[in-house]
Amino acid sequence: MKKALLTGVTGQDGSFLAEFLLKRGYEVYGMYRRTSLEILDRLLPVHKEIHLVQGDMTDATSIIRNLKEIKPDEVYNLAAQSFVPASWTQPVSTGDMNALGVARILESIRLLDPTMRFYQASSSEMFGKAQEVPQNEKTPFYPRSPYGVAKVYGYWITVNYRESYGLHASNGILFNHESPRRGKQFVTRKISHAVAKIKLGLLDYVELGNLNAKRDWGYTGDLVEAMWLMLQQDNPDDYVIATGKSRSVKEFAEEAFKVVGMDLKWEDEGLNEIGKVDGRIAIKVNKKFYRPAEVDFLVGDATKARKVLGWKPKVSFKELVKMMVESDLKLLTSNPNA
Ligand code: NAP
Ligand code: F7E
Repeated sequence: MKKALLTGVTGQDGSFLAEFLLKRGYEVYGMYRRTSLEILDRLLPVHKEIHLVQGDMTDATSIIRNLKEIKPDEVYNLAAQSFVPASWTQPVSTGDMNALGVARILESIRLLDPTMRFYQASSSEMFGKAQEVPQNEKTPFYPRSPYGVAKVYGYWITVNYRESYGLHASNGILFNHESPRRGKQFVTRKISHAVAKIKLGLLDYVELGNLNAKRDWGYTGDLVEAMWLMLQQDNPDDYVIATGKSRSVKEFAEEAFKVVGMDLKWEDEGLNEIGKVDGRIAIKVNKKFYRPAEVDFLVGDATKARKVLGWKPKVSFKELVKMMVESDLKLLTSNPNA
């Protein structure tokens, strides 16, 4: 039986990947950091089937101990400070976790057992102010946040350990991926949750930032398969994983309101736009959600992943939005404070 160690197991991707690997017969170990609340909600479906071990990306000794004791065949590094706005308020700790954390794992693997295979959760945020459209594995990086800058380090240290020491280390350059388990701060889940609340009469309106930002939004359940496929190849490599279609925040909101049978209309109000349903304000723009530097438009070209890994996305944008809104409706119907 193959053993996998996942960092960031309590996060959105960690929970999906843990389920995916269990279904393929893996013994799954999930590393999580100690918090005062110990919230493991996302792991509820599988927490009895996986082994939870404590560790922190900033603490090399905890990484070494886990690798030494578990002896995994595959290591998936999903742990990160993943919320882009927080990287401006905590630039140094974001770099410690998202950049140096990757070096800590790679160096531990090299010293303990260089045959362990390694996956790094790289990000389309590395393309930032995109230098070409669509973005592929050869597109130059131009990160626009301390988060993106730290991920560029994580990407290159992974390439470097592969080239310097022959490690089986791969980067998945994943574009935005969403699900009902997405954190509520991220724009898709913020919208699906707000739309469900508005439908149930629990909220009047939601405040958003830049409505015109465009992202290539995929379904997390589809994208975790690509992570696994990368580690099953004879040779390690780097792959863009994306749907190839980009939508604006506005389009996401329109589609979300459609799911609950509401028609969202935009109106200009001075400098800002507002969104109305049935003549009532449902969306307002608040500049506090704008970022010091924005990533305006991302769309990925996953041709290499399709050709080499045989990977392609299955869930469409419409299906994704429907899944998220319906899940939040169900959640809030059973618990209006959720
Ligand atoms: P997420 O839901 O925010 O999960 C992040 C995970 O990292 C959580 O389990 C978190 O633990 C853990 N973590 C944070 N700091 C840590 C530390 N110092 N030590 C140990 N664990 C720590 O993010 P996600 O959406 O699952 O994303 C997974 C990975 O993919 C991240 O590296 C992210 O940057 C990258 N990525 C995500 C996307 C996307 O669209 N989702 C796209 C490209 C790349 P707590 O529960 O304790 O906070
Ligand atoms: O923002 C705009 C915002 O926070 C998307 C992470 O998983 O994907 C994620 O990063 C866009 C931005 O995700 C609000 O300005 C408007 O342009 O959902 P987000 P993100 O920054 O793209 C990448 C690939 C990662 O790697 C990251 O870890 O939406 N936007 N209004 C808003 N964003 C938020 N959060 N809240 C708003 O009210």
